Formats: sequence, C-alpha cells, structure tokens
Amino acid sequence: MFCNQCEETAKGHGCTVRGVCGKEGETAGLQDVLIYTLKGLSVRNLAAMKKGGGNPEAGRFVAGCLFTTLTNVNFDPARLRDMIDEAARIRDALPPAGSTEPDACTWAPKSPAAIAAKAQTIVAARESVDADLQSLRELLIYGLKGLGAYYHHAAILGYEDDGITTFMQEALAATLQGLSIEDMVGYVLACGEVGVKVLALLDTANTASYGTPAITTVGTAAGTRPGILVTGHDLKDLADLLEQTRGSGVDIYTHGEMLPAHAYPGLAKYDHLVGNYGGSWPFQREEFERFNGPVLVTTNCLVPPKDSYRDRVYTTGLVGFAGLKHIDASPDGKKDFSALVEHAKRCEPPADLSRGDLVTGCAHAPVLAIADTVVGAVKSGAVKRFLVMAGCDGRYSGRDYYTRFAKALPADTIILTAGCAKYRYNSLGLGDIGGIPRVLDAGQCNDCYSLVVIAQALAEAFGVGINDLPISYNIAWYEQKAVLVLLALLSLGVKEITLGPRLPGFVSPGVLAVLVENFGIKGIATVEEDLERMVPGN
Ligand code: FS2
Ligand code: SF4
Repeated sequence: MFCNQCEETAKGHGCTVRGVCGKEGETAGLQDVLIYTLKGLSVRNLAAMKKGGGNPEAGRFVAGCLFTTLTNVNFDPARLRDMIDEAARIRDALPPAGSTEPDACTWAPKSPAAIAAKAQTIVAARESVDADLQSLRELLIYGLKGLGAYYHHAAILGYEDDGITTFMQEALAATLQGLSIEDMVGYVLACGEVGVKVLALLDTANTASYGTPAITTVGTAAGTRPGILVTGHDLKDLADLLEQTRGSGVDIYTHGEMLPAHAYPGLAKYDHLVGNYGGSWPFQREEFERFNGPVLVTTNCLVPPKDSYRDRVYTTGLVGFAGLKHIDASPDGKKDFSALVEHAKRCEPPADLSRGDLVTGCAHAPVLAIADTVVGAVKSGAVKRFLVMAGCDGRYSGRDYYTRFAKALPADTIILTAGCAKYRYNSLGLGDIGGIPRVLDAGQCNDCYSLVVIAQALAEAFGVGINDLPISYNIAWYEQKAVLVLLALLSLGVKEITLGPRLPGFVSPGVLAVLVENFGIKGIATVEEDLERMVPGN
C-alpha cells in the first residue's frame, strides 16, 4: 500500500504497511482501485455525454465513491469491492470512448487476486511519474475527494448540480492523460473554483432543509435518561433519528462535527436534542466508551473502535467497518433507526463529560445580521483583528499549538472558525467583545463558506480587497475536505494562509515552491513567532 492523503501520514511521507488511521493494506489497495475504475468510468461517460448520451446518474455515484475513500470513512473491504464492481458495471454499460482507451476503461475486477494485482500496479506506477506531476495529481484527487464529500451531502438533501459532477469526471479523466505541469495546476485551481460552488450548494441545501442557523449556546452536561450519540456530518440522518425518537424516553446528543446541528431551527425544535457530548473525533475512543449508549456514525471520522464499546457502534451511509452494525436506507430512501432506540433503552445514561457551554451557529446570515455591530467594533478599535482558525482536529500531539495560540491572542481579537479544529479552543471561555463572541463558530468544515461570505461582506463594508482586511488565516488540516476548502480559499484569491500543524506529505518541493510564491502559504512556527506575524504589534 501507499497512502499519503492525510496529515497523519507515516513519517510525513506515506503509510506503506498499515495506516496510522487503522486502514489495512488491503483496504488501501481497494480504495486505489476504486478511484482507478472511476477514472475509466469518467473517460467513457464524458465521451458519451459529448455525443448526447452518457449515464446521468454516474456523477452522483462518482461523488459517493470519492467520499467513501476519504480518510476515516470506510474501512470495510467487502463494501469497497462491491463499489468497484458497481463502478465497472456502470463503465461497461457505456460505449467505448474510442479505439484506444486507457486501461482504466477496460480492465476487469474479475477476482480478488486481479484487484490486488491492480492495486500493486497503481502503487508501483507512482515511481515512474515526475515528482511534481505526481504531487499535483494527488493534490487534485484529494481535492476531488473533498468535493465528492460535500456534493454527496448536498445531493442527499436533494440539491444537485451537473456542472459539479461533470467537473469531477473531467478532473478524474485528466489524471490519466499526460498533461503538463501547467495544465495540472489549472485543474487544481479549477477544483478550488468548483469547491466554492459545492460549498454554496451545500449551504443552500442545509438552510433550505433545516432553516437559517441562529447563534446558539449548547450545553454539554449529561442527562439522566439513556441516550444516542450522533457523530459525523449528515444532518439528514440526525433529523430522521430525532423524528423517530420523539416520545421514546431516549435523549439525542451530538458529537464532534454534529455540534452545529443545534443552531438549525428545524433540528433545534426537538426537545430531546439535549446537548453536545465530548469533543472532536480524535478523542472518540474515550468518549464513546463513557457515553454508555449507542453511537451512530454518519460520516467521517470513524476511529477503529475498542472492544469495550464496539457492539454499541452503528454505521450508516458510506461509513463502513467490518463487524460493526450498519443501517442501510430502504429503496425509498428511509432509514429505520429502531434498533438503536431499543439498544439505548437497555443502556445506562451517559457519564458526565461537561466542558461548559459551547457557542455555535455563527454562520453568515446571523453574523451579517449584526454586521453594523461588527463593523462598528472594528472602526472603534474594540476589535483589532480576526483570525480564521478553521479546519480539522487530529491526534498529532503538536495540535496543542492551536490551544496555545488561541489563549495567547490579545483580547481585542476574534477567532472565526468552522470544522472540528474549534474543539482546541471553544471551551476556553474567551468571552465576547461588546456582545460579539470571541470565537465565532460558523459550523461544520463546509461552513468555511460562511467565513468567506463574512470576509467578502467586511471587505465591501470597508471598501478594500479581501487581503487588505485585518484578517489572518491560521488553518489546521487533517483530511481531504480540508484540502478542498484550502483550494477554494486559494481560488478566491486569499493569500498568506498559514497551514498546519504539518504540511501535506503529498506536496513536493516544487509544488510547495509554487504555493509559497503565488499564494504565500506557510507552515506554522512557534506560537510567539506566528502571533507576531499574524497579529503585528500585539
Ligand atoms: Fe474535522 Fe476536517 Fe469532519 Fe471536516 S477532520 S474539519 O475536514 O470533516 O470535520
Ligand atoms: Fe495513512 Fe492518512 Fe492514508 Fe490513513 S488516510 S493510510 S493515516 S495517509
């Protein structure tokens, strides 16, 4: 195996024996083969589309498969094999793209041995590609995985866009062509542009489905009734579970990236959505153990479970882990969560892990509703600077940097955040400035879109460019949704982003030089040095 797609990749280079995330070599190989088959499918579908044909469902399938291979989503070889078979079936139902098709269009996943052999070929092929070209291909594929993830979320709520899925297929197909470095850079930047579109699409999908978020204070205390803990990002799963558990005597808690759900009126209306439990995904092994009741994992990030709570973990959607119970949707799209409810009733209430109240829901609409207050605070000097500290959390011990950085910020600064990185500082009690919370949490990582909308509105209010605002970017990444968000920010012209806690292993020295020269991207240094750079004269 060779996998270098996340921040925790072994030795900052690549996992070659077993993933730091727990992914086995067989699973990594199946994920590579799935992506490879999607490339062939894309070549054929695009050719057919040009002739007025093609499979209109293929784009959504491609998005779901890309999401499946994102870090910490699916560890189940059987499910991945089924997806490879399905990808080949869809591909083979399309007419050949020409007389000389790439191997990805024609190879057949005839047997586990054939798939394993193909996986080895894919890994070996890396060696023969120019390092910068390989780096750009990986950057593009990882951006596409983020794109697929956000697209899948929007599609589940009924919001689709053929332009986005066509780009996904074009970009996948592009990695099979012998494109120049310049052309590949073009695809990478285009991925960021399409990333902005998918983030906007998901923003529309979420708000149209569950209402405009409101700035909301969420409790973290455990109640006295049995509970179900919902983690991941899928708001529809949470909504369906809330509906099915009305009056059941079972409480529902959010975990990790589900925290912002409390801000949506369509979800907050349920009295038995009682609070948030625990912190971000890296701490789930302790937190799930202490929760005592069943846990529903709707998307990433799943950590291989401990035996002590394994029988209480239920996966759904694209999430997979061999041996865990899985809830599938019926053909009409409905999911039956009654097994979780019955399971919860047999369990003790959660052990208390209170961490104080958390504020969330600071999305673009509620923040722009108080824009006059925010602009006034900047003009009066009460707010000197904004720090965008969005992104991921992770296991790497160096991530305590973000807690130390947040603590060291002067009292006249405001943190703008989204994603699970916030758990490093959202319970520090950083207070407010004239009623504006000092940690403005826009929501899940896709809600970085809100941060962009807020920044654009501030730029307009002050009549300056987006890079002339008193805003610094100190972004934490872990997996491929964050790669897409980074590309989206670059496509909007945001410069001088600081990226940590470690730079991606898949970025070659040549590609890094381009990112530094054109966008001013930097790695983190010490808290003191970074503070001096990002909050000059603090
Ligand atoms: Fe956390 Fe990062 Fe979950 Fe987002 S690991 S912010 O891209 O997917 O959340
Ligand atoms: Fe390694 Fe990350 Fe890939 Fe897992 S996802 S195998 S930790 S690089």
